[in-house]
Amino acid sequence: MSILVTRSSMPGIEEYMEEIKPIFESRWLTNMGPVYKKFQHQLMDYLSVPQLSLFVNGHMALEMAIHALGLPCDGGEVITTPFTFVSTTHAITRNNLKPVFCDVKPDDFTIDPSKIEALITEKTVAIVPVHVYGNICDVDAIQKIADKYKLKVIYDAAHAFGVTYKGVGVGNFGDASMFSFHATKVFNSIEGGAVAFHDKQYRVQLHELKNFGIHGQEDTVSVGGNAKLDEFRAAMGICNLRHIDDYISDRGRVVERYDERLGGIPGIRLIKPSPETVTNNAYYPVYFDEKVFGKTRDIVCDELKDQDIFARKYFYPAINELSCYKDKFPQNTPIAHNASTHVLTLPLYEGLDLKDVDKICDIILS
Ligand code: T4K
Repeated sequence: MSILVTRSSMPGIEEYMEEIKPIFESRWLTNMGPVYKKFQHQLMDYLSVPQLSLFVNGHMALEMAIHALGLPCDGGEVITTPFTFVSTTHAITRNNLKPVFCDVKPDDFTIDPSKIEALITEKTVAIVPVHVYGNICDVDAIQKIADKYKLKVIYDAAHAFGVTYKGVGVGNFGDASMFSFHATKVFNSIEGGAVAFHDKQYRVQLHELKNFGIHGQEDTVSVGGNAKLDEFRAAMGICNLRHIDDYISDRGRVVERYDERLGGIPGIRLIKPSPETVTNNAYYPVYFDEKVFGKTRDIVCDELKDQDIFARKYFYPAINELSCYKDKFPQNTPIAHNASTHVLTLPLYEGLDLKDVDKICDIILS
């Protein structure tokens, strides 16, 4: 059987049936119903965040989190990272804002704060950093810059569900943080996402934006869309939240085995979160230095594929090299380019057999 880069974590079918029974009984399927509300409160507790708004997916959560800040769209610039999933940049450009790509740090591939200030102009309105692979950005340095230049900070925390940094839930940093609950994530509600934040007024704006801009039953105050999480997905989220700590620790078992087998091998660099981070074991990224290791990342990927093992090149190409962006926003980001051409993310999911992990390592090391 094929081994894919990840596999959705799921509760037992009976557990899910039990959770959706009241939805069948009440026939209340969506529009912020009781299951949605229960899920929202449970998540606020789990993530230790003061405010949280649920969305149909992580992308719409980020797009609307940026929209709700009311940033000047006529030429407003947003400093962001090119080493991410394309959704991050789309959320900026779909708000008619201009992405300005800042290079990343060579150790953990998060945005390099020492390179941000040189990119700030009078048009800069915000910074959108990404906690890529669950590695937490240098939030203190970023906030210092944001305060100095009065910029908003919206974190793409799609990979960082449940992560804490210096003992603080990661959703507490910046003006807002987006989480993704997609099927491929550590924690899923099939599709789903959320924005965590502090400001109560912002909660009203997010709520209206995801529900057509409707305010009360007789007025529509802004041009919103439809990005509501429905009751069935919220029910899946409630079930998975019951097991999340087990999912994360089971993934830890896999991470440990990879570390044992691949750590210290010349030409292989393991990309690890900082010691101040309590991780969620979201991804297992490995950097291959072909000059020392003897094989390129692409060859390793192909050799695994020949054995029915589908590791992924997250994130290749870098976003500023994609057809939709490369001519419009051609900033030079050599470290992101290097990461995108050398990193392979290995299969990692709850329930992955250690025999399969050994097989993957044997192929890599053979
Ligand atoms: N920001 C960042 C930094 C992100 O990484 C993402 C999403 C977002 C924003 C946007 O959040 P969402 O709007 O998605 O909530 C996947 C996911 O679709 C995407 O959510 C994720 N990032 C991205 C990194 O990966 P693909 O194209 O690689 O997915 P796909 O279909 O190839 O699936 C990968 C593997 O996952 C499969 O080989 C098997 C497994 N899988 C997949 C699905 C769909 C399952 O086990 N169950 C499933 O239902 O994009």
